[in-house]
Amino acid sequence: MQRQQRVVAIHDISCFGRCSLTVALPIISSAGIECSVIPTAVLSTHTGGFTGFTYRDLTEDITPIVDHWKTLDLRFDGIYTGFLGSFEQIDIVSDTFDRLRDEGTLIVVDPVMADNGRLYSIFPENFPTGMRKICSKADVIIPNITEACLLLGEKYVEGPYTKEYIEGLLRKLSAMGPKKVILTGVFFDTEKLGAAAYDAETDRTDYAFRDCIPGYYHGTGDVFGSATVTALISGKSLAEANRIAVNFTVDSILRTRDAKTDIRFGVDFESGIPKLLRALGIRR
Ligand code: PXL
Repeated sequence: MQRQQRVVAIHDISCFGRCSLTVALPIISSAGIECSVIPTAVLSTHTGGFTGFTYRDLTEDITPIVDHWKTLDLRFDGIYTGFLGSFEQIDIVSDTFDRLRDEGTLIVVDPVMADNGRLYSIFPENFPTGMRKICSKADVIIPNITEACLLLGEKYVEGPYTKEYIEGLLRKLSAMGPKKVILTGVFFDTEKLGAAAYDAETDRTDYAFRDCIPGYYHGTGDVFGSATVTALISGKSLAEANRIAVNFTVDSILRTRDAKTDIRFGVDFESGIPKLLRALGIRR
């Protein structure tokens, strides 16, 4: 039997609203992967569309958690990070990569900081510079197009995009360090939306598209990132992981749209877990 895989997810925990750790934990665990966590902050809800949310920064807790773990001789097959609670956490998380990784550890960074051409208002202007630093240490990064432009210091461009533009972004992002890049929010026309997966080792880009669903659904980046990490740690190729994650995310959005759920409450990914496991080749 194969040894059980172990991932550490380093994100905030938004107690309500299905994003970050409340998404990463169930999705990664569902595939039989052990999921440890380092919470970067505790919020009553995420910050997208709610007012009056609580916010407890856990920057000071990260290093002591890792110090303790260093006494336990733990090894991790993956480190997956997304929303960071403060600028100072960037250096701490970068240091955490070095302390927890070994030659077999896959580091996946989702540089959560922006969407629709704008840096999230909670982050300082210099946040992209810090994110660039931890992206350069990653094996795989998963930015959306806004985040890609911020990482590269380029002006945000509205779509539809051309293949040349998208593949240019992918190559430039990969030149920052990560061998593999998945770019989300890619569209060449208004009908189809999806993600592009680039592997610098083969210089190949694979696309996965589904019909575009109008509207903005919260937490979908984390659903996508968590499914990608789950598929990669389960042994799927980058192109397969991208396709699995696009389908899982779009199916979750469709269920949520049909249920007419408040879009701030996140998407119904839970009902899609059996299908995700079948796509991963895990039969129950
Ligand atoms: O989905 C990314 C995310 C994670 N955590 C918090 C957020 C967001 C996006 O807005 O607010 C707290």
